[in-house]
Amino acid sequence: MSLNIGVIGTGAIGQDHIRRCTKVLQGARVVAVNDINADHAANVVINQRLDAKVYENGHDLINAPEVDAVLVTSWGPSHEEFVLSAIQAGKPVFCEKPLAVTAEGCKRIVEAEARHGKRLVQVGFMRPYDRGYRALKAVIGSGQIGEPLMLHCAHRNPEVGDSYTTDMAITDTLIHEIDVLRWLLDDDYVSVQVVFPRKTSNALSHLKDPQIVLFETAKGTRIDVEIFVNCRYGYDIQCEVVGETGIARLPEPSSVQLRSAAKLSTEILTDWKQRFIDAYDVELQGFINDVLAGQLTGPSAWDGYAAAVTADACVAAQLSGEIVPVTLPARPGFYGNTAG
Ligand code: NAD
Ligand code: NAI
Ligand code: ISE
Repeated sequence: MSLNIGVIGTGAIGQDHIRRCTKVLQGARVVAVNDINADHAANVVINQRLDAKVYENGHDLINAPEVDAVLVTSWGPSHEEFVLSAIQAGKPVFCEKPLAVTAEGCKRIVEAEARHGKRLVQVGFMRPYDRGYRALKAVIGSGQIGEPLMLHCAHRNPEVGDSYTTDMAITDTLIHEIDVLRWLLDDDYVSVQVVFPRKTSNALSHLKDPQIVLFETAKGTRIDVEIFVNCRYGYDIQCEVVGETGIARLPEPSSVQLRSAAKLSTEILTDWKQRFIDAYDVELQGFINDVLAGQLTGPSAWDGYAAAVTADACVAAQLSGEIVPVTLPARPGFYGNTAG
């Protein structure tokens, strides 16, 4: 059986997920697309030679009889209404991060899903599917470096567009670390502080870049994450775990070692689409398989909510400069009984 997918938002990641569903993954085809910019939607049908209907409105796409499941890849502030609409229609929905731009918005989604009585939402947190992070988690779990004491992380993009604002360093960029580090450590955040180093001359006047986010977890682990979205040199994700008896680092993406012109070098990626390309494939294939099997198991609306609660505290910490508590409500039984 093939799953008929409707895609709302045919920008960078929408096009990439459509390519993935059409050319890489098994068991699904894209039958409907929508974008607030009608040309984007029409172009993706032509460029990717889709047999798909273009809808003028995302809600009409969700309610279309030929659509079995929905991918929400429009920009963040529109996610909540489309996810709520999919839940209302009783259709499974894969929503790119952030699930909603506020914790309140995520809570409305969690409540609607609970009222429906069965999981319908998967959030596009792909890093727990990445082979490197999974290997790092296995090393921590094996006890080889003892208990994790400190993490030193970095999330660097070469550049960002004019519409990228200081709070988006949290809600759009750090949100990946917020999600994956909680999963990596099997721990929760209890407080956060944000400090601003000297500003790069490559950032626009409205944007504070770089930023350093300092977390403390319930187990007492300290985490520092550098967010630097105009670093120019590449797309670079770093994670180093300092344990009681050793240090474990996230593996670099594999690349040919080059000896040339009196230098030994390896390439650094520049495009986020390439850095986690396998993880995106695995997460979306997982969604398709789970929908066909009738039970979602990937990152849940609760994971989206937990990330948003943390992000809200980080944004408050950006504004105040103070140490801000992170308080997560207890996880409802509906989302399983594991911690967090
Ligand atoms: P983009 O600007 O390239 O594309 C967004 C598209 O959505 C645009 O074509 C826009 O016209 C359309 N759109 C906006 N509002 C809409 C609405 N109300 N209805 C229908 N279409 C609408 O952005 P992008 O880089 O593709 O990012 C889209 C989403 O994916 C964001 O939430 C972003 O955070 C997320 N994202 C996730 C990852 C990841 O690593 N998981 C990577 C990139 C982007
Ligand atoms: P697990 O059931 O052992 O749980 C891992 C822990 O992390 C749980 O406490 C859970 O609450 C938490 N968690 C899961 N997703 C999270 C998220 N997005 N944010 C924060 N915390 C999260 O799960 P396992 O096997 O370690 O899998 C982790 C992720 O990887 C899941 O999303 C799972 O669906 C996915 N996965 C994918 C596979 C694949 O090849 N498609 C294989 C195995 C797991
Ligand atoms: C983008 O939306 C992503 O999700 C990328 O993974 C991240 O690196 C980038 O900073 C975001 O803008």
